[in-house]
Amino acid sequence: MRSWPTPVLPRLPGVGEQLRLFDTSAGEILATEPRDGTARMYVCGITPYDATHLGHANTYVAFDLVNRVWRDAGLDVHYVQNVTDVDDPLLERATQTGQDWRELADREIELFRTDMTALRVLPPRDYIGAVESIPLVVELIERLRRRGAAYDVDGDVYFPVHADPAFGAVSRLGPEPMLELFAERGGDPDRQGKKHKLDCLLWLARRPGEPGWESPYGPGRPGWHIECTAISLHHLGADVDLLGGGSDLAFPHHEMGASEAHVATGSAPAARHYVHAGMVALDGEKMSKSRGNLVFVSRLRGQVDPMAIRLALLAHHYRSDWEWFEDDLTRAKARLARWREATSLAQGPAADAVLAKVRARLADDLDAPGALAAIDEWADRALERSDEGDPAAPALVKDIADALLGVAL
Ligand code: 5CA
Ligand code: ZN
Repeated sequence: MRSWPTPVLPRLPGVGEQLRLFDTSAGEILATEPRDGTARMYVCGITPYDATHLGHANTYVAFDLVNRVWRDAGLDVHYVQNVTDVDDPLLERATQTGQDWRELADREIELFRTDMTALRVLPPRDYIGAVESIPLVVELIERLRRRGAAYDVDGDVYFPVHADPAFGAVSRLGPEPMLELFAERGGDPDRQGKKHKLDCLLWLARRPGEPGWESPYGPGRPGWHIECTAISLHHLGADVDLLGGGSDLAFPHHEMGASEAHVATGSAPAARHYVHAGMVALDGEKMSKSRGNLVFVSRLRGQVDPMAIRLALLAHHYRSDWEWFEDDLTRAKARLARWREATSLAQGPAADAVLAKVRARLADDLDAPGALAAIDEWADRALERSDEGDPAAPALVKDIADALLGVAL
């Protein structure tokens, strides 16, 4: 699937620090240690049945910082993202609104590309749809079957999660919360014929009126988790450096995917780091397409500079859950105006320390608010004493904001 255009990245003097990130499965901050000069990152993409909201944008901007910090540290980044372009919510929405599901998906994917481009999110090298990956999914289910880790329930195919002795290692949840979240997030704990309530779907036989693709188990479509497992294994190999998404994906999605990968490849872990961004809420509840409490990036873009939207997101630490208020945007617009004013001066205070500070803050589990504060402080000083300083400083600060924070001034 076509990705979106890459913005030009300014080169900064020197080299950035090694990135440390909070790892969900370890429960602590760990250093990332990509091998052979290449960092491999898989981030779960959208299910394209509605426009990109600020929650999605927050998650993709968080992993965009990872991408930027790694590049600044001299690494090549192989970034892969999927699009869940066939799944229950997409088909349901298409039926409700009388649209063709493919047209709905194509339209929302295109809008997502435009939103990501406006927010200056670096594109994945491989942007991969679920539908185009069906042969990979079938191949992976076959591998699981050969290992005795797939069984039939009335024509559908299930994965016995306990085929993986490490099941539970990603989210570290106990059986009760697992069951609750599984039911809440697309699972079917009470389906008759399953061997264990948590076993997850690998292949869903075609239902009347729904699309289906040929497979050794008859026509049908992939289960959700196996889609991401197949795409990440094929495009990045086992043992990727980072597997990420919003915190609502830690269980069941990433847990199930990790177990499928462990059993299929015989090697663990599936990813060296599991990283999750916090949830953005509106009106007291998580922003979600199914609840409809949404602020769309495409709507805001029509009202304000997208760089103010990006700054509003960066003002929150990526791991915190937070609620969106109109004020977030007001503050971000003021900050953007101040930074633009300061970087358009003929000189400013020396900016080497700003570069070091921004690098240090971001390398420390992506402390974007700390990085913004470093630039705020420089801008305040530049505007106070606008008649003296280093003539190269404003341009350097502009490059720092652009290369490391993705904010074009
Ligand atoms: N297609 C699947 C992943 S394979 C999916 O979860 N799609 S999604 O459209 O529902 O979400 C896309 C990404 O946005 C996921 O990483 C999800 O965790 C994240 N996300 C969804 N809602 C929010 C929210 N309110 N705040 C922050 N991130 C969110
Ligand atoms: Zn996924």
